[in-house]
Amino acid sequence: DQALVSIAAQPAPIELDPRRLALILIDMQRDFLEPGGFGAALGNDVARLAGAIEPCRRLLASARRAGLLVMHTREGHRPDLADAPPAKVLRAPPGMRIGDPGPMGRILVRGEPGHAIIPALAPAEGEPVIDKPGKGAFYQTDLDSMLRNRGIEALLVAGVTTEVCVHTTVREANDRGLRCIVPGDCCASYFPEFHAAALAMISAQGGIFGWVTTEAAVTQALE
Ligand code: C5J
Repeated sequence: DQALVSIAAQPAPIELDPRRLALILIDMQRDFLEPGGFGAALGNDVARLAGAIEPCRRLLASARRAGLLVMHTREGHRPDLADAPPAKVLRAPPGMRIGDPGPMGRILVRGEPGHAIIPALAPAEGEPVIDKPGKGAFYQTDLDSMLRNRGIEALLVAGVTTEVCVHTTVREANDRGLRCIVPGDCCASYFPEFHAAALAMISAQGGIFGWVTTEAAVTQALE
């Protein structure tokens, strides 16, 4: 089939039909990447995530050029916190909890400045944005039906953080029969060792959760 593309990846190259491939950018929000948000409230050095922004920007440009379905996710909660499990809220110290006021508005609350996707990766007109209350993009969202209705069979999954929301989404997608390809340089973690281990876990055992690749390999395949 002329339409198939091959992406160099670990544990092996993967052949895909780009018409059935979507890019999902996970949680590239100010709340995780900038000081004063949820990531910082949990005691993390948010500067560690900055390195993924430029590769994500190139990946996004390649996906848009190739006409892929592009989707974005945001982790966050309703202003009344009705969808925020107490177990999640109470994890941070008082004053730094979900819903508390921070320099970018109420922490991890939908509609607040910190909840927004960073300007460098702003969704384009028509690109679906999925608001999710949990770590995985399928939990309590309509992502599954949105992908099925469009005939999507494979996902490029990128964003932050590698071992938390990217990994949870990959695991959820894998169990739903979707092939997942993760460009490692388009993901980042507050813990470099977790980032490396999370990527290794995806491609180990013959690709137990999927394939690991790079932005350059995806861009080359889609050109
Ligand atoms: C975290 C995420 N790390 N988007 N969220 O709490 O990975």
